[in-house]
Amino acid sequence: SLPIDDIRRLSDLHPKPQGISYQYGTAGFRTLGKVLDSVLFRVGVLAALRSKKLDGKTIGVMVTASHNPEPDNGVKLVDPRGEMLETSWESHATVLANTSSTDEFISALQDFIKTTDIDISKPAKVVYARDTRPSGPALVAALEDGLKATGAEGRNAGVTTTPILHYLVRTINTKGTKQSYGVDTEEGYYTKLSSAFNKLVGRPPRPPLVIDCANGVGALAARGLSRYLVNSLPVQLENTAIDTPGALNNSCGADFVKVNQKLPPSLTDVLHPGQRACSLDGDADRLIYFYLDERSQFHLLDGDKITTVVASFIVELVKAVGLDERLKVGVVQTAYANGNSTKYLSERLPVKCVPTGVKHLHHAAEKYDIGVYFEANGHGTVVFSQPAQDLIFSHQPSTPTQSTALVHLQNVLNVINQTVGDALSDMLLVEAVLAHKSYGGAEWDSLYTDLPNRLVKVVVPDRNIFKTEDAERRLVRPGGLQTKIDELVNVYTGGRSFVRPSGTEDVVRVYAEAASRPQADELAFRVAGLVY
Ligand code: NG1
Ligand code: ZN
Repeated sequence: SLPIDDIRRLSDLHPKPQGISYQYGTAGFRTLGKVLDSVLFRVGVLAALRSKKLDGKTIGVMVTASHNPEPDNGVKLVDPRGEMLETSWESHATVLANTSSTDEFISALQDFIKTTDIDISKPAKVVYARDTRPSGPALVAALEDGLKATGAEGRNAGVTTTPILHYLVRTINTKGTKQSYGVDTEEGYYTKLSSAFNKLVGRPPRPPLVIDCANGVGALAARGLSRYLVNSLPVQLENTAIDTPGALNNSCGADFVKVNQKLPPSLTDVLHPGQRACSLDGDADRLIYFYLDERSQFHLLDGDKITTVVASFIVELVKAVGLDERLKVGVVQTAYANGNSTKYLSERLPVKCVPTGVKHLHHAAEKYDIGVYFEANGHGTVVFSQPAQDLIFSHQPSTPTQSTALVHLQNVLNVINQTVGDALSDMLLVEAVLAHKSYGGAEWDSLYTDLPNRLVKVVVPDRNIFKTEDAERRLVRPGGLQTKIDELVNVYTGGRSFVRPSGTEDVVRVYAEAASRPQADELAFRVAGLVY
């Protein structure tokens, strides 16, 4: 049975603050780092139970608040295949996090163990990591108390990126099996990705790539990876000040570049016209590219541009191998995808639109043989069904051309971190595609022209009154608001706008597109005016 005394003693060290209610949302628990102590303890206990429920398989715990400001922090659980926590457990996590005392917590745990039918005698294994936030070490200590309280075996993966933690979970759980995903160390991750990349892109090295590391953990991982890329992809790491207080995600990083649609000021004197650059976010699971043209004008290459170039390349490879009848490639987007990207892609491939949140994208992508998904903000990956993978590794090509294309496809598969969006893996994938197509930023950018767009946040008294339908493209509540939005949108040529409550922040987001920049801005602000 449960070691109640240990749980009680340790839980008392991590009391829940009064008057705060926590929610396991699309990105796990996420709020100010200083109010997360009790949550981390309880997540430790929950991770152990999740592991027991899954017969001792290793569960992952990542402590990060991604692209959010440095004082924020968060925590999310990773399931054994390296994927996000099963949805039904999100609400259990929320219930446990909100119990107001140790007694309540223990009785909720006992209920939960009974209703979920967890065999407490099973072993529990948890691997955990954190990003570079100053609040991280104390939160990890609270998590470790939760593991200790339940007698779980913990493995501290230290300071690393979210995607590396996902990779570790998958490799640990597939070790020694036919589904082995690689070696379960950071070095194993670098080796796996770089060796696939180096086979795709050999000498001579690519022109150097500037990487904006957001002053976060991506700096460490990019440095680790770069040691294996000296002959294929020289990189210039920028914004690597992981120890400077306040620097994380501050005027740099993928979210800054995407939202502001401009260069991080720190790169003004760094980037040359024509040179490619990319930004990672604070936990290195988002990737945004950009370049300056000859007139030093900034051009954004966001998640939609990544989808386009990656999906087209995979389609071409599959065709060159002669497997286009057997491997169907499809794309998944959200309502935030630029209208022109959707238009371009839909003319060539099946495209599905789903609600915001990686779990929706990931699951929809899994319905294709090869599913490409990226959020416009640069979070995404490619997933291959098991039969597709088996076919790609067992197929017998009948011509030398087919054979070359097949080896490329195998290496594309190996360079991709299928568990979750991964900025560094995605970066290698993009670089490989650009190399194969002999594209620079400008050629890539020219596939389609982004419609001018604007994303704004509106702080409202209660975002929960906003309810959406049609993959979040229309509001059903508050009643009448959608009609007013429609009336406004109709005034703008090529206009599109939608409103939805954020799943990670206490705000409502307003997105607008129109034929010109001033019109997109005006539409966004007028719709925001309706919401406020
Ligand atoms: P919310 O806060 O629900 O809009 C944001 C991003 C999502 C996703 C999650 C998780 C936008 C508009 N929204 O969600 O795409 O990345 O964070 O980090 O970019
Ligand atoms: Zn992130």
